[in-house]
Amino acid sequence: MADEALSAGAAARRLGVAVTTLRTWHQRYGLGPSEHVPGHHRRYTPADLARLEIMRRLTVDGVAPAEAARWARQAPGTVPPEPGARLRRQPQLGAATVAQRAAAVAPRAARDGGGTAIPVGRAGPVARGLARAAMRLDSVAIGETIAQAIATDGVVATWDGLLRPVLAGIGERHAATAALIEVEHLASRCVSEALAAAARSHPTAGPARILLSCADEEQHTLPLEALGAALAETGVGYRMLGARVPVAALLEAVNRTGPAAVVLWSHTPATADPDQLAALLAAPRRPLLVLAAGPGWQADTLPTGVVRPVDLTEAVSLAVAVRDSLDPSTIG
Ligand code: B12
Repeated sequence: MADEALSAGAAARRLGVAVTTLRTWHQRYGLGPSEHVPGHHRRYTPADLARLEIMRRLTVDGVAPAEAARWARQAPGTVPPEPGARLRRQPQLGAATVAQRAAAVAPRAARDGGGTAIPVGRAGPVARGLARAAMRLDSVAIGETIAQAIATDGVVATWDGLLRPVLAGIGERHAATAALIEVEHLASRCVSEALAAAARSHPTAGPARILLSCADEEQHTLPLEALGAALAETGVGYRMLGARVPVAALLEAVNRTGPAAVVLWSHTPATADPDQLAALLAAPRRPLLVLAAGPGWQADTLPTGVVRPVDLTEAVSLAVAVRDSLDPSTIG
């Protein structure tokens, strides 16, 4: 049992709620961790998590927390409430409908990927927790989950293993239902903020040799923001122009700052005009490397000399190689 027990932070991520919410549920409703290892903080067992999952589902469905907690504490297969719990009344039938209670005790797998849930493919429990937090528009839990993942696994692993599956799932669900625009916008904002915070926590001293820019009219910035945060984490200086950069403005930035590499992001064919790349190659201060990044670009339409990284890892490696070739003192 000890191996399966989780800290408060890990339990919150698993459930997709903020740690502060977990603390409140513990203090007010007695839904706390029951496993006690001498000399350590108490940990959440699978039975504790089962109770908390019921609590989460019922509160999402609009059941008052005190009543949701009563149902959570008495659900089959869960442990009895802690001796110190403040609420000890037996559950009474109130606002929770039979359907709500059934949904609360049904195995989670029955809902994932169906209904209004965001599908995350084979991504793990943290991604499912993040997807649930996104569905609840819970920006605190989203931010905490991403920050924790970046601190533990780094930017590249967090982008590939956590953020991409959830973003793709939001896109998939939106394409199928035309809904979830509010989820997409709020989640995008939270991802952006978390990546910016990660980038800020690694200030780079050397020259900003890499220029990151979206193609003209391109609004999808998150993969480029992930690249920026990953570069900062690796100690590579960069400038970020962000969304919707007209080609004249891009050329102006190139001519004023003389970057060694330019990464031009296009997410959809609508913004992937190869003339933008050709203009970069013809610039008076032509960068050593021009990268056409993103699924918008079509390999067979790219001007000769343009490189097309397939993922974040490759884009980071290319940028690091350019930096190292110009600033060898930074190697190692
Ligand atoms: C968030 C989002 C938005 C946000 C963007 C916010 C922001 N700041 O970035 C907003 C709301 C602004 C938005 C707007 C629109 N969006 Co949008 N959006 C998305 C969503 C959900 C995630 C985008 C993302 O960050 N993807 C990153 C990862 C998840 O993408 P990926 O495919 O796994 O990544 C591939 C490559 O990019 C590569 N890769 C991944 N990361 C990296 C990193 C680097 C550095 C490199 C080199 C490669 C790389 O590996 C992957 C495998 O090929 C996608 C869904 C999706 N599947 O992407 C839709 C999606 C991209 N959007 C779509 C559409 C249609 C739009 C709009 C036109 C909607 C509209 N009607 O207004 C506008 C476009 C406006 C414009 N001109 O740019 C479509 C595009 C369809 C298409 N192929 O043309 C998608 C696919 C949704 C869908 N299924 O329909 N969107």
